[in-house]
Amino acid sequence: MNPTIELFCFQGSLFAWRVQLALAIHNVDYVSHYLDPSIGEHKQPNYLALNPRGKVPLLKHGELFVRESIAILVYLDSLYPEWQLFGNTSQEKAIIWQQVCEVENVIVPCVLQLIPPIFFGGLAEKEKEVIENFQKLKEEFTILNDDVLADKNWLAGDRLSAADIAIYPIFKFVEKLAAQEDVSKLNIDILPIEKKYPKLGDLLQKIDEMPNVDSLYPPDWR
Ligand SMILES: N[C@@H](CCC(=O)N[C@@H](CS)C(=O)NCC(=O)O)C(=O)O
Repeated sequence: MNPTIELFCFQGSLFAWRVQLALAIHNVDYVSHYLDPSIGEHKQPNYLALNPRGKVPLLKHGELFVRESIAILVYLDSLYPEWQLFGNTSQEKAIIWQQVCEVENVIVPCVLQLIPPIFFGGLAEKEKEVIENFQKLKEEFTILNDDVLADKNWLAGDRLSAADIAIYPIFKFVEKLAAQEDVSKLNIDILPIEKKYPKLGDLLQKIDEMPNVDSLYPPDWR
């Protein structure tokens, strides 16, 4: 019998959300272990023994532990080849990985730099950097909307792939960041994403409407 899939995560973790999305869309049963970062559960010895960096997500499948959200998606995709999240042909694989790498190397760093000043104080001192990071995100969203999605409805082809799953929680988080009261005073002009970037909006809506996806939205973000 196949062992149960177990996922260590936080409520509202962008990276764990990717794995949760893939499992939810494909209706896979699994066991969630929610850690509470506010009391440092992810830095306790029992968790560090499983993941020495004390980060989520972490997937357990039998004796195997996999960390890094994209590596977990690769593992799940090989466990469930019918998902085809990473493509079939050489061309599909190249385009999907190109898009995933751009999300990780260009978009995610901008988003991570926005977190400390917006959520942990110091926005006034870091205003210039915050505006620059949002500007960079807007440029990236424009490329995705006008170029990448110009002739297709999904980021890497004509069906859902790891590229779409990798970026979905990032958009949700950018919406949350930009809507913070102090940030809205900076006239960032990135919201509403579905109006400013309609093709991206359509993509998000298609994922929003997939089975079980709504239940993954962090309850305290609503
Ligand atoms: N590149 C990693 C990033 C994982 C990550 O940074 N997770 C955050 C939660 S969203 C975390 O565990 N932060 C706790 C910490 O770094 O102490 C992935 O894709 O899984």
